[in-house]
Amino acid sequence: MLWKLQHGPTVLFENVDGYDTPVVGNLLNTRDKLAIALDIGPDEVQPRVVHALNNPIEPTVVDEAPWLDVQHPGDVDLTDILPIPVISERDAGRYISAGVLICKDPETGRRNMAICRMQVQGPGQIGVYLAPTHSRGFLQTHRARGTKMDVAVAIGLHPGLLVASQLLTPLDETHVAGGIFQQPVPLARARTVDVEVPTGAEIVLEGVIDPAEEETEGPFGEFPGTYAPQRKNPVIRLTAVSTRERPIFQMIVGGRHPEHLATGAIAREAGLFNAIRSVVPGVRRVLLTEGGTCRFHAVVSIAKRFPGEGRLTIVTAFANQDLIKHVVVVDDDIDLDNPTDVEWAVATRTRGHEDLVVLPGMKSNPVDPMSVDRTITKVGIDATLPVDAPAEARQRVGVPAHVMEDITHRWGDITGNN
Ligand SMILES: Cc1cc2nc3c(=O)[nH]c(=O)nc-3n(C[C@H](O)[C@H](O)[C@H](O)COP(=O)(O)O)c2cc1C
Ligand SMILES: [Mn+2]
Repeated sequence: MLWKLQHGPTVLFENVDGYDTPVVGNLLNTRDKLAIALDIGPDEVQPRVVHALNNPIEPTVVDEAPWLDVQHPGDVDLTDILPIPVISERDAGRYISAGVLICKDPETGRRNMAICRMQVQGPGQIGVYLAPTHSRGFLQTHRARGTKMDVAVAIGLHPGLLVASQLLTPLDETHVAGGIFQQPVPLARARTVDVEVPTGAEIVLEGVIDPAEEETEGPFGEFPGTYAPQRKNPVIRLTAVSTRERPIFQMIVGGRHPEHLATGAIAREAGLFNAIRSVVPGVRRVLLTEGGTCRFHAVVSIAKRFPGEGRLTIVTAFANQDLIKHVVVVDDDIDLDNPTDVEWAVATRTRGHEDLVVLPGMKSNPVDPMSVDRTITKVGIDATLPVDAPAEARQRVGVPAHVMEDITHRWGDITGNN
């Protein structure tokens, strides 16, 4: 049903066969739903997340949280108490898909949040995929030190926290979440591990990852719209499971479903905007398109002030996110939400031998199905006009504005539809 609804309404499934716990999905399958959750306008979402990145607010740690109300042992069979679904056709089993993994850098104590797919492998055992970013880096430090990593998994968090977890930032994402909410996020200490978890969570799993232990995990339907293959991946050994009195289990449909795409896109767009703005002050907007799975393709509009800013935007985007492989840069008179307008800019404002940037051998992310030896060729199209282009080059063909206004005003009379 969530697949069929795509960008449609959020659904609370209250009658899940065999379970008392309801399931919620499509909470964040459009960018606008974050605006609703934060009580701001849709156009304020990107500026708010950019502002939060530059103005993080430290969380508070409190003693009480509703998720501490019902306590189970770590070896409880999760499939007995939680309606954890099999999501896509070829998935290896039941997957927790909206769980935020929280852990700390053993060197600095810095906290980190990341949504990770988690396969239920048996009572007390969960397989987890960690892309080569922060959490994986922390685990490597533990390996070098011969220690194990404490982790907590929070399920059922506010969409603002899910978005913060997606930021590619060296900051503690709970601080950036504070910036998104414009108030500190309250955290409570986990029962059995040295990790703090937002008090708003519905369900919290606690456990330990031994860097020396790996188990077969996958396949799993991933955001490129293809299955991540079966591989050896880390294992969480659970030490405690806690829930609210009547928790709700959140899921995010995997694959190219809009919720998987939008949840990652909001943060990535804001981070990319921030990076580009530091070198191209005239950047207007950044969009990661759905056709590009909200990861691989970026379109950026800029008010170009100097020659070369289009190309600078392209290489900045490549450098900002390993997944970004195709970038189109347009002038600020182009509507990014209208793919025909973007294509028109490519059609009428580029000369291939001058406006293409082709960079082979760039570091890629292993989830890119075309990545070879973890590298990929990145291609950018600079579809901006030259800074010194004549004014006519920007003028769109059309009738004078007053004529259009007059016709619009009299449209009912002209067509007989009033
Ligand atoms: C629905 C969803 C599922 C995701 N699954 C994974 C995953 O299994 N493993 C992973 O490393 N990242 C996954 N991600 C992406 C990370 O959560 C994201 O890149 C995050 O910023 C990584 O955080 P870190 O750089 O702080 O480690 C997923 C994102 C979403 C929205
Ligand atoms: Mn991080």
